[in-house]
Amino acid sequence: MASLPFELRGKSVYVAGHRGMVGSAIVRRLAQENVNLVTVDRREVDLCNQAAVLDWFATSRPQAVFLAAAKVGGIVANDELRAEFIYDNIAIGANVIHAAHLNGVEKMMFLGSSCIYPKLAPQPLREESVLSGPLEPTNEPYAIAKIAGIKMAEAYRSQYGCDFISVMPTNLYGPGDNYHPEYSHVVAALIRRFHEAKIMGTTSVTVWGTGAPRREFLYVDDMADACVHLMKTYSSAEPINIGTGADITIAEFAHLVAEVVGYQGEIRFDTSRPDGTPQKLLDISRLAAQGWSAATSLESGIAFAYRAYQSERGANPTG
Ligand code: GFB
Repeated sequence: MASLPFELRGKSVYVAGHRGMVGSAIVRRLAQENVNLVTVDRREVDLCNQAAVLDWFATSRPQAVFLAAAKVGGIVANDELRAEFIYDNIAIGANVIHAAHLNGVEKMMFLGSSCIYPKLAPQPLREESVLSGPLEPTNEPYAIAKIAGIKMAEAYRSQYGCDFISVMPTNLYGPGDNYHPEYSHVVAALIRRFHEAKIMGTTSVTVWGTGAPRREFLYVDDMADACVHLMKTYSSAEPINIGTGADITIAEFAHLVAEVVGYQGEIRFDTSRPDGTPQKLLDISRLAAQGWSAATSLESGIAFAYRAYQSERGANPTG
């Protein structure tokens, strides 16, 4: 689908969620573009507060917006904090998308998630399969909120002609990730757990679930590069997947992380913990048609992420 190129150069570009893993990666990537970067701290503007968001947009009037702000977490965070995940993410999406329209934002990118697809949809997951079946129960609130954002972007394009696009990233990892022992995603969780086992001399590490689920992992700086590329080249009501096109079982992945970290003890699986959806491999045909593919291999990405964890941990040893 032909899309007019959007010129970022010289534009005021707002990155919502600039301190998060994805938002900070987009900020790093935009340093290579000649833009006027706009950010605002959560303490100054709570994106769940509609009046505050409308007021801030009316004064800051950004020309382009990356909506990377969200309440995110791993499978247990999603399952335990269900009300927070649906409220915060619906509020953030609705407030920023509406304010972007009211203030004439020229282009806005809404960041969704691969969890919006039905639990048992055919793999690899095509963008058309959204809403074609029941969702994975553990993250249904978050998925519903993200689907609402996608549909809002589509509706504002349809009714008001807004150039709002939606991207669906696969599981992401890298610098700035959240290492909370219970609420983190699997990559951060295993990097921390294997590192601590290596340092403490622990001889056995537990990985959640059966190890059988398959996941696709994209390094966050590749994600940021894809976001900037698509902001410039993609303009459609249709959401677009962002992934690598390859997946791995959690068991294989755990062994890979252990090898990169240098942990040589036993790996055990705790089947009392949830597996979540059996597979989430994205179909990246649309992304390939836009001329983008991921540059970082999983092995290299894990090594970069581990190095980032060690330097971030150095800054916050009790974290
Ligand atoms: O990354 P994760 O929490 O999210 O879990 P999802 C991925 C898989 O890793 C699951 C297994 O099968 C987990 O059982 N796993 C093994 C672990 N050990 C661990 C561990 O120590 N911590 C965690 N967290 N998992 C998320 C959605 O689903 O995907 C989010 O809940 C979001 O909303 C994200 O969409 C991209 O991939 O299962």
